[in-house]
Amino acid sequence: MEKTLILIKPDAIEKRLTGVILDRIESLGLQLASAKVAVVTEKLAREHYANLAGTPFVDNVVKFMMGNFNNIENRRVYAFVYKGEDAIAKVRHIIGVTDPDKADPWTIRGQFGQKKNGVIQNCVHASGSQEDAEREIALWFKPEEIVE
Ligand code: FUP
Repeated sequence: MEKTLILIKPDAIEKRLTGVILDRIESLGLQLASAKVAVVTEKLAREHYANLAGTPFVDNVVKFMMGNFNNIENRRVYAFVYKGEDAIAKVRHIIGVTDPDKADPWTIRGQFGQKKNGVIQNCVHASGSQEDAEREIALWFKPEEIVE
């Protein structure tokens, strides 16, 4: 059984897309193992996107994840752990590739993502590999918050 971390990002919260995104993820038949409204500090955002350190866009990605470019209450994202067979690949398939202009139009990012304020606002994050999933889940959740 694989676990994957899913984040509903500030652009999706602003656009009230949480239900739409969860509906699509639910249709994959995975099991929800944890959920929370998470306050995004700069430290958390930088740790989550440690792979982007040194890129010209990392500062804007961090600001975006902290809600600075969207009209939302406080700094928040919605965080979920889903588990199931091939959970990582299944979720990545339906969210689409990073750049909304290149994502298939039927995917979440292809349908709802955009480039704005010098940053890709693509509505949702989902872990890209087992290694990433383990690291990311440990960053956003305490072990006792995950239902096994
Ligand atoms: P992904 O795994 O698809 O979320 O992609 P990355 O980890 O490569 O990128 C993380 C986030 O950085 C993306 F969701 C959007 C943002 N980004 C940009 O804003 N510009 C870029 O050129 C690449 C990524």
